[in-house]
Parts: sequence; structure tokens; C-alpha cells
Amino acid sequence: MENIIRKGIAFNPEQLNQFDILSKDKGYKNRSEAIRDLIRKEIVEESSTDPETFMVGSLTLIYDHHAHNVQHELTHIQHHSDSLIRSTMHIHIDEHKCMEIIVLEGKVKDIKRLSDMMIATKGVSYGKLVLANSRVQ
Ligand code: NI
Repeated sequence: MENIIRKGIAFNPEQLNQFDILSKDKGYKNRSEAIRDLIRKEIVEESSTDPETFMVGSLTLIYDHHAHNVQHELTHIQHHSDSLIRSTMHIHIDEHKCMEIIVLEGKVKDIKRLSDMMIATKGVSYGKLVLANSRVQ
């Protein structure tokens, strides 16, 4: 690995034991990688609280395409999204239910505003936004 600094960190033995069990269950090969992932997660979570930070995100929506005007409403919102939308995937789950995965990129405040609008659209039964920061190493 390039550009790695080794540091000693003090742990409570019981906590460290619990952490090792948890990270092994999650499939980590070593403790360092598990700790690095925790740090990345914290940095991403922190940056997502800053409305001006540029991030990428995926919004998952589930809706019944027969319900109200939902499909029309969602399409309308997406056409007025100020180029925040990078890609959209539509999956016909069954005769009624549709799943849409919308990939967004832009300022946190704009991604959240657009996502909230789509999640709040009448007929959407589930909506969740996951933000990621591609700049976190
Ligand atoms: Ni569909």
C-alpha cells in the first residue's frame, strides 16, 4: 500500500475484542481496513451535513404506477432538476410496483431538496437517499 502512516491507538480490551468479532462477521480481513472504513464513513456522514459540499447520491423510490399522477409528477420533477440527475434506472417489479434508482450529483442542499420533493410525491411508498463522497480516500 502506498502513502500509509502507522499509528498506535489505545483500546479497551473488551471493546477491541467486540470490534474484532464484528469486523470478522462483516468480512474484513484485517482490523486496519475495518477501522479505515469507520473513519471514511464518519467523514462522509460529516460532509453530508454541510449543504455546500459536492457529493454523489443514489435515491431509491418505490411507487405504484397506477396511483394518482405519480409517474407524471416524478418525470416532471426530474425534467426540472437543474442537471443534478446523472442517470435513472427504472425497474418494473410487478404489475403495479415500480422501483426507480436515481443517481444525483451536486451540492448536498440541492440533492436533498430534489430527493425530498420526489419522496414526498403522492403515491411514492418508499424513498431513501444515500449520499457518498467520491473525494474521500
Ligand atoms: Ni414500471
